Amino acid sequence: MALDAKTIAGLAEHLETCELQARDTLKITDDHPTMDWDDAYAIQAEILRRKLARGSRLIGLKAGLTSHAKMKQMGVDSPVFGFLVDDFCVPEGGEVKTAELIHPKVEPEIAFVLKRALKGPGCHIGAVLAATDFVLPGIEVIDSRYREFKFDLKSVVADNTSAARFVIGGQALPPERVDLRTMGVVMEKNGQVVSLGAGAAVLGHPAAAVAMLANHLGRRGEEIPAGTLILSGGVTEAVAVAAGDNVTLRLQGLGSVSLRFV
Ligand code: OOG
Ligand code: MG
Repeated sequence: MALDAKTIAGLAEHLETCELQARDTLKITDDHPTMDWDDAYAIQAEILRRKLARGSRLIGLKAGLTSHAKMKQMGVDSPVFGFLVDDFCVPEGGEVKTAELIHPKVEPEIAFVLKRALKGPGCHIGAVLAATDFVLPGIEVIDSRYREFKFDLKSVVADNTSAARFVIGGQALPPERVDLRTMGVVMEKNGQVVSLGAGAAVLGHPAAAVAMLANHLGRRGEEIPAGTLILSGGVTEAVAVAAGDNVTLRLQGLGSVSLRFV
């Protein structure tokens, strides 16, 4: 760790205040160039602690930057992990208030819900599939707190990987009922197709993103608990949205899920 506890708490407060007030900021590594990975995850953990203290509930985890399309779009080269609390969850077909966000974008994701805990190191896609209760479509709304979405990996980890809102829905199926690699992904905005892909765009197999998350937590002596919802990462580039937009994600064999921006 390069930063002291007071600095970490201060940066967490700063980033969370930006989130809650829909204000942007410059990436925090500009002022803290020596910040390391442990600092970045410690700032994220402090943001979670602040939310839990205010009554939020931890309901899931997310992997981000797990597809080449996303890594290229953001100019970075490795996945990152974040948390999901109940405040982020939008009901199927529900509304997202753009006034509460800075510059929202949507991404098509394959969501997993576990029936058993997963613990790394050594977690692989077989272990993930065996521990998965069902998979279903999910749209993540990301909203980096950094000006113009300009960040480096440590800054985005501290900012809880741009997590803001998400919706899950459609048809939930056990993983053996679908082929997660060849699964077609179609996202529409206002009836127009805005992104197309297949599950394999996520690290060759979306379950690999969940295995990476388990291995990442395993290095910290943590596990993914049974019942956890996991967003495995945007299959394609994220698409900017504004008030009035209607977004639908169709995953082959898993139906569709949508949300509206007001
Ligand atoms: C970081 C979050 C990326 C994903 O699915 O790749 C993410 C960002 O692009 O702002 O959630
Ligand atoms: Mg995402």
